[in-house]
Amino acid sequence: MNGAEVILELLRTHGVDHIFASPIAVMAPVWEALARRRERGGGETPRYLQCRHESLAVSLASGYYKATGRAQVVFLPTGLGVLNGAMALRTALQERTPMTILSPDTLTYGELEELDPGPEWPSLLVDLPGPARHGELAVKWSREAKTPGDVVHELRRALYLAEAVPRGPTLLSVPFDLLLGEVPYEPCAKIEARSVVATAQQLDEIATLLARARTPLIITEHGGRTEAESAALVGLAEALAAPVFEFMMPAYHNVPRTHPLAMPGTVEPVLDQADVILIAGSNAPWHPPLQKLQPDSAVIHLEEDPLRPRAPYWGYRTTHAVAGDRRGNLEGLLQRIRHHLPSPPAERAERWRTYRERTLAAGEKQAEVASREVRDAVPAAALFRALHRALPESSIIVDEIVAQTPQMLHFLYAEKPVLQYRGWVGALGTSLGTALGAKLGRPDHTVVCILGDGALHYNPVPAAFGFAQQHGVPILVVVCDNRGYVSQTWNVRKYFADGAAVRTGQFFGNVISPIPDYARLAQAYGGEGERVTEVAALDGAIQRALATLKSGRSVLLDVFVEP
Ligand SMILES: Cc1ncc(C[n+]2csc(CCOP(=O)(O)OP(=O)(O)O)c2C)c(N)n1
Ligand SMILES: [Mg+2]
Repeated sequence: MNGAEVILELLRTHGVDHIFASPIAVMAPVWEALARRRERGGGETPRYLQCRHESLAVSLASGYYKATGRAQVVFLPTGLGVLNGAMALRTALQERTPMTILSPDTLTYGELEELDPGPEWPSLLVDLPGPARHGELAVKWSREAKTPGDVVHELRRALYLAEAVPRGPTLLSVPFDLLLGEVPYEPCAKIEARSVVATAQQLDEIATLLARARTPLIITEHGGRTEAESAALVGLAEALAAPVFEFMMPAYHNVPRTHPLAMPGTVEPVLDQADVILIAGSNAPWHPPLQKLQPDSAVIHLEEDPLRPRAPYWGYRTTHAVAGDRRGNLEGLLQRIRHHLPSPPAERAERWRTYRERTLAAGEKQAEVASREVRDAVPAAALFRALHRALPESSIIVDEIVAQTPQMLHFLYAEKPVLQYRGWVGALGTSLGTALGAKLGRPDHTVVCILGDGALHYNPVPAAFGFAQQHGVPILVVVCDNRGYVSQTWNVRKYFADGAAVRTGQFFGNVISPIPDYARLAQAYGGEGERVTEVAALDGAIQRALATLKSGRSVLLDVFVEP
């Protein structure tokens, strides 16, 4: 078998469902192997899905993992493809999303007649660092296969290391020479990345600490990634009668936001009341980092990799680090705490229930006041209420919004257990691919991508709608169109409250003008699009959109919204 055939066979036997690929001509051996496989009628696993942009390919793998827990493979062409996908890879690294990148490259440049990658290589394609080094800064592990004997070993390492804790993207550069040439292969089973957890002794110590706390508090950003982790978090909250606060932009619907111990808003107002804080999966638990805490409070960082080794900063007080698989460690703590505290302190639960109701009422009031000011647009609260009414309980939301986040958290998750995957990590441009990946992973669910008008511009929009059309993956895209980059005025208002920008309304950093007709973007790829500028038109537009989704086509709703 040549290298391409070996790779396909190894991916098949290692449980990979999809190859998300941005093409380059040296992938010819891969395409020939795929065509031969189809000709033989030998099954189509892994499915090869062509992508029209590298960041789309990476985001697809990310969304698919979020929806299924299954790590996938992405082909990114040599250094230039890795650079084009690097921002989405950085996102996967930040959120510990496993995937393996294979980057076709070359070892020779036309010196050998029988092995010429093409005249574009020495001149146009290659860069000094090569894909493995280009990728190094944005992935967890990066390597180049150099000899035929490398291919199987290095690919198995790449697949294993992506899923081993801390999870993350890995990259293997595979030259044309190895794709085309004979590669040794012996069938072999996948090396499973089994969960690694804290010792029983440490879990005993932490459980005792939490059980004895007077005011324990749980903070999370991504701790409820899976159903099991979410159940363990809820279990801990109930066993301790402790509130769960989410990061201001949660990565998942970590605990049902209807739960009496799921607190609305962020943790800062009550942080100084806590004597024991459990940070259960969060890249930055509060802000600013030097917030006042009780002087002798314990702060436990429970994370795959506590204190974030790949981040430039971890200035949060930390007294205990619980490393390893979050699910295993959360479940281990829960079991022990139930033993220590057979009946949770009822008075404590009651106190937090009151806090919750008060905060929700304040949010309601704030939204009502804000809504009264809105002219010629839809108040954000009304948009999320309408979506909440119309969407099935099993819907998946992928979000990439800024100004409307608090209203989204308040109104979109008010009663239904809708799933949520954050579609970005600081870097705009990954939500459409994440949404498409989620839909691919869970085809029976309604998937809604909610993104800002600014965010839309950073996404590979043609490639995303093209993917939806080509592969039959329909999603609903809701653009929160506040006609600009509203968040980019905030620091101007903060630092120059009486300045020229505020006086004249010339903010420079917020401008999208003229306002494009976004609805047509979906239409160009066989979908539907509609603009909504008033509350009265919202329900009808959402109903039409859901009907179009059922027919297998994507929809873009361009909703004029405030803020
Ligand atoms: C790739 C990338 N470039 C620039 C930024 C800086 N940035 C953060 S939010 C934002 C504007 C987003 O606009 P929009 O999605 O309309 O949200 P709004 O500010 O209007 O709420 C920009 C440019 C970023 N986060 N990522
Ligand atoms: Mg905007």
